[in-house]
Amino acid sequence: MFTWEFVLGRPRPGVMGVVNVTPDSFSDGGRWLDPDAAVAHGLALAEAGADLLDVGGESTRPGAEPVDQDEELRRVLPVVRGLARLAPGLPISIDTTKAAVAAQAVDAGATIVNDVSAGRSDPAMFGLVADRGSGLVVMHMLGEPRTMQRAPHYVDVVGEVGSFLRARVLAAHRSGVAPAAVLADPGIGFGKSLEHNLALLGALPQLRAAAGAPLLVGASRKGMIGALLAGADGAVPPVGEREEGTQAITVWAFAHGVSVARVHAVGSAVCAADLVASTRRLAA
Ligand code: PMM
Repeated sequence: MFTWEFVLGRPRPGVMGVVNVTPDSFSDGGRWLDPDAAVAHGLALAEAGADLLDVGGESTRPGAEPVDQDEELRRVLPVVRGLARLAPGLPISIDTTKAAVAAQAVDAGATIVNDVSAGRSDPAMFGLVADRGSGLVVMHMLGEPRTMQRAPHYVDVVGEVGSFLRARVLAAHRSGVAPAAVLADPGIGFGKSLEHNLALLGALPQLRAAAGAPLLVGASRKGMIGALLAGADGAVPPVGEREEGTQAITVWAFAHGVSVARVHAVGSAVCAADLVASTRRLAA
């Protein structure tokens, strides 16, 4: 049975490297659509120190259209299989909202299911995760990718996201998923304005306590970083020029107790993880 102990049981937080096998992800869409290129990219992230890899075949960027199951399987299965063969022992998560995709990815070697819908898209998801003894990430999203950035509204974003995560973590437990197998994710950029994202990042310890599970955060290269780095003229840096901003947010997240960061550039996140762990040790 999978547990997050390999990350939680040591001083340095974990780094999840992103392998998007999609034509349209906002940060790297189309770059790794060829399975061999995606596998080579995953191996390079492993070489750079990734603790696990997240393979996804359906873009969740704002406005993205859903992908059908067969197409998603066609994209992800050869990549999961290739990585499981060439990087044995490196945990692979499958980024999907479909239980059938998760099931076949687990058969192909994935040991974690990263579900951005937190089990709401497919009622069979938590049961599947429980049956296979897989790990699970439950993420908060307001609405669905196609529409989520149309004027997102909360009365109390920290309270609402915290309660949502608690409810989904408990639903996973009730379906038989082991508590040690679950991480919760506030879902940066998923139906959130810049102010919402900043409020969530400013309340990470409260969110962890509310969720009752360790946290994963994925802010890498997202719009909030572009917005924060925009020049006085309002020019937003393109995704390829958001690495320093990503690293700053990664340090912030680790320093506030986040257990795993989901990132595109693994080397700088590993550096952030090491430095935060060293600082914490010396400060203790
Ligand atoms: N972000 C994206 C996709 N999957 N999964 C989790 N758990 N958390 C995230 O923040 C998250 C995710 C979108 O980013 P990408 O296009 O760079 O993969």
